[in-house]
Amino acid sequence: MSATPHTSPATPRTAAGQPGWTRAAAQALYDLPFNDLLLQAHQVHRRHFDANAVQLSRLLSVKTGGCPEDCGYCSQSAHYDTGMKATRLMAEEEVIAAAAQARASGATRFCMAAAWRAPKARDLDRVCDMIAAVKAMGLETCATLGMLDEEQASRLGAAGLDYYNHNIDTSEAFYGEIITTRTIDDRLETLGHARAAGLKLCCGGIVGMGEAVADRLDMLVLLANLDEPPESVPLNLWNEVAGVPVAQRAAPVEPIAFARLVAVARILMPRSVVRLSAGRSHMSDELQALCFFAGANSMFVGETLLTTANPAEDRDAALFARLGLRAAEGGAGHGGA
Ligand code: SAM
Ligand code: DTB
Ligand code: SF4
Repeated sequence: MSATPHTSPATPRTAAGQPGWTRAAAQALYDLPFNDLLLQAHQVHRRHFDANAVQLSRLLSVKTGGCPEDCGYCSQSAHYDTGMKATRLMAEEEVIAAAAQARASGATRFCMAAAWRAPKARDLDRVCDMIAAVKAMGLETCATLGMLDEEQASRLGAAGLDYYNHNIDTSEAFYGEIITTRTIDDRLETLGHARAAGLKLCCGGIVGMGEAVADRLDMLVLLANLDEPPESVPLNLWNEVAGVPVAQRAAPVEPIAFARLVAVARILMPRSVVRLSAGRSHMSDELQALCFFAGANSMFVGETLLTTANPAEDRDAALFARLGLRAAEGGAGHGGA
């Protein structure tokens, strides 16, 4: 007799008829026998995406270090002695040169990151010029610049910004253990402004900071229950940085637990692109393969992320060849039948 996969817990519905997830439902998925969870996630994945295509993004830190926020995981916070030298905002020509390299290496999206609490008016003008130039090169554009008001978000959209990255990072309950200079509500407010301005959202978080599985699931539930879940959900495995508070409390994430989390993210947000973000350097090829099966379908290419390491491009190319994966066409990574 063939084994039947466990059925999934019913997706709860809100009064408005929208799906509304609970931690209990997410936990029930997470606790399924691994094969049942992976099968279910993979089936959801195939319903919405080409299972053999992975969207490739490339990052550039356009303004590094000296950040006034106290995010306890970050090399760029001015609150900690991490040895990171603060830089000024890069010149547009340097950004264009990096975007050209990104395009040549197969990336379809270019993400410009700045270590700010919020952009100042003059800086925003310059970033808008960068966005317009990168967009004109035929790349999708993403920026992550800290908090925005609605007018700043609209200006970015008018300049040609496709995605705004602004992570909630962890659960509401754990947030204050990691960051005290802002709240998760501040994050949600900026996400609302970005949405109101018509931007697509890239929003996820970090695991491996000493949080419980319940915190990881609460984070996914919060994202899945937004009026419109983010189009892109980055899952970062904490990349070690010496000198930050998280270094004292970090706990390695067991690989099967990480694959389970990817699978739950895929089921809770069936139409979102799920990105294997920071931390791939610490992942085996086999874990990455499991994650792609579980529904991850995006990643960063290039040997550095912002300030920490990412796998070498030849290692990624070899993995894609072994798995029969290919880069998704620009703009075609999201949606599907
Ligand atoms: N300053 C902007 C902000 O905080 O939104 C943009 C840059 S910030 C570096 C973007 C995201 O990178 C953070 O929200 C966090 O999820 C992730 N991140 C930062 N440091 C990390 C680390 N050491 N390991 C893994 N992810 C990290
Ligand atoms: C995201 O979630 N991960 C990216 C991007 N959004 C901006 C950043 C990862 C940064 C990892 C730490 C570093 O390299 O400094
Ligand atoms: Fe600043 Fe972003 Fe780093 Fe926080 S994560 S310290 S906001 S650069």
